Amino acid sequence: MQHLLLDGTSPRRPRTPRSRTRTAKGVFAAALATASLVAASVTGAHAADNPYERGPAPTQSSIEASRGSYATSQTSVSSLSVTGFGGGTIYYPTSTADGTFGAVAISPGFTATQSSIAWLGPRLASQGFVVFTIDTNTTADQPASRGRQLLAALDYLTTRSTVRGRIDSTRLGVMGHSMGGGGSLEAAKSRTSLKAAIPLTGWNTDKTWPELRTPTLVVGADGDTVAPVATHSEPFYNTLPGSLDKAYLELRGASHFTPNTSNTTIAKYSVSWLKRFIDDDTRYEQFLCPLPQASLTIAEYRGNCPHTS
Ligand code: 9J3
Ligand code: ZN
Repeated sequence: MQHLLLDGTSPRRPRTPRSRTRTAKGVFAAALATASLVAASVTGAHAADNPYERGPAPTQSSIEASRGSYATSQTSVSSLSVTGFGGGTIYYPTSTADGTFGAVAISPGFTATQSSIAWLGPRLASQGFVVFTIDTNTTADQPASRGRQLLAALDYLTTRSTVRGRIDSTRLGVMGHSMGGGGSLEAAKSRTSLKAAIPLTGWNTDKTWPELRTPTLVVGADGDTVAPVATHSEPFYNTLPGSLDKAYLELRGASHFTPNTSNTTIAKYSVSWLKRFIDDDTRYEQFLCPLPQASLTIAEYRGNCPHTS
């Protein structure tokens, strides 16, 4: 956030005789600021700087846990009741006490259905997101189609679904496995207002993504022989703009299908990425920067931390 000095000058702006002059307006602003500081310290209230942060301060154990702090509910969306995608399941925090949440749509891969990515539903929703795991129109749909379907699913979620009132429609993201991951890149390319994209062992014939403006975490698997990282995830990551918030996580000892069952490494960095970029929640920056080190579960991690906060 931008920290303002009490006299209303920007911290980076060099002080000039003009800016040192305390106008009546400046004095009034200073008095107001002091009054609110006093009020805050008297009540002991800690109003969050960020209106979008949800849930308690995170720890390593909270981002690795199989569930976050929110109890979740789920509701099924029939393919017969929607157009543009194949229906799915919405997972969401049960409580309405914390206001609205950001939302994420997730697409499965070629030949697969929502069941192949279902573990991400409650895992991410319990951290404070509305999560829509979708079916595609047909299981043979290609990445560009999956991208359009992810967007149709987000539109349904925010305008028609029974949980639309629980969602902040300005804070949306996309994820997907394999061709669904390729689809998440397609969705972000066509809707640059998306706040986060996470392709999981993504597959696409398009290897270049300079058009994206969405913070993107590319997740590859070192043993992937279906979408080898050298011809999929690595060029996807490398061709994203250098000016973008981006990261590349290569899972160690992992296959193309590792994202199809619950995985702590995928979860902890996905939660951190979604929190940081959908919720603007800088409390999660500690898990992304400095860059995670290679480990038993991480073959490689690349990224550009300088763009955070
Ligand atoms: O969604 C995927 O698993 C894509 C990988 C694949 O099977 O591509 C071959 C056409
Ligand atoms: Zn391209």
